[in-house]
Amino acid sequence: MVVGVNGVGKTTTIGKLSHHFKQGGKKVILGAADTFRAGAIDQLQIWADRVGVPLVKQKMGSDPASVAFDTLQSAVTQKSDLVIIDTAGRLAVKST
Ligand SMILES: Nc1nc2c(ncn2[C@@H]2O[C@H](COP(=O)(O)OP(=O)(O)O)[C@@H](O)[C@H]2O)c(=O)[nH]1
Ligand SMILES: [Mg+2]
Repeated sequence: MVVGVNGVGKTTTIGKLSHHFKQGGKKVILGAADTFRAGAIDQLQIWADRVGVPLVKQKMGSDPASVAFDTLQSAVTQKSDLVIIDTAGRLAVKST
């Protein structure tokens, strides 16, 4: 699971890590658990397409824990070697 402050490079690094591990013969699966920021899921989808690895995603605004759970279930079913989960780097607890 990749965590860090907003804009620190989590999603980009996931793209790089996916490429690295895929080149090394590992079966990688990604989970789009940044369901908070606009465009975050599409951004990760672009990386998944570039690298050629599957991505598990739900709608924007959905429960990130549920995305992580789905991703792990898919990983078990598909016998993946590595699961990388993108996160929003913040709690979606806006009260305004
Ligand atoms: N120069 C540089 N920019 C980077 C690097 N990694 C990410 N970025 C840029 O930093 C910005 C935020 O990256 P992103 O992966 O979306 O961060 P996230 O919010 O943590 O997921 C984007 O404009 C990226 O292109 C890096 O290693 N070097
Ligand atoms: Mg991101």
